[in-house]
Amino acid sequence: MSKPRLTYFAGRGFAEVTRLALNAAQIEYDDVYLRTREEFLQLITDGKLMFKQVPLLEIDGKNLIGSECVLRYVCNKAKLQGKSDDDQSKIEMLSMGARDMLKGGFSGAKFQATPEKEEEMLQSAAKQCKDRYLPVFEKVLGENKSGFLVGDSLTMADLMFFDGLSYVNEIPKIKSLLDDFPNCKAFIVHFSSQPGIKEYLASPRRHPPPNDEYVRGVRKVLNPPSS
Ligand SMILES: N[C@@H](CCC(=O)N[C@@H](CS)C(=O)NCC(=O)O)C(=O)O
Repeated sequence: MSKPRLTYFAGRGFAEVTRLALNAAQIEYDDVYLRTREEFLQLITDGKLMFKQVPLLEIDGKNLIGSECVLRYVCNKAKLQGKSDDDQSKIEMLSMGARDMLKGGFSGAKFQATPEKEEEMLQSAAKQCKDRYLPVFEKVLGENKSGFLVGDSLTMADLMFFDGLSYVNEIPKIKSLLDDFPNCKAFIVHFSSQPGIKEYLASPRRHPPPNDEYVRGVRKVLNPPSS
């Protein structure tokens, strides 16, 4: 089997949770970073991007797109799903909450047109996170006791939660939000020490939250020059 190839930009975005899954499963893969519009258009010409969007995971002879479909494929393959139907529905619900928490704006804020809009989006995401999402994750972690969200081993829910939570932890302006959620803080430490994940997080393949340079790079690839 050839090594899977994950095509995206040189940043976290929609690809990061799949990178976390591949590393947790200790599946070797290549990161392919899009740097030019031509590279992106070539993928479309080659018929690899069903909806003309990345991330793309080339694996087992397939071109998989749709970040959550890609993630599920890896999690199914690596047995990072529930061991019972009951566990699986918990995993799905928590994953959905984690996805919504992240999509509130932690990664999107940097892409806003002005610094004021960026700040507004970040603060709104932080408020939602504090009021709606973190209290739930805090309680679930307190009840489950294994250090993972569901059952006694790492699952898709942990991957999605860590993806969102690590933005809060790494954006200095909002980090103090975690002070009221000790179980979530402990989760970061526990998750970060898992085999495969520990090495990945310490490697140059783990990117920081988006900065201005990253935003410029993504725009260059996605936005056709105006005529
Ligand atoms: N639902 C898709 C959305 C992916 C997406 O919006 N990707 C952006 C890059 S972050 C893209 O390829 N945009 C190009 C376009 O929409 O034309 C997923 O979850 O993968």
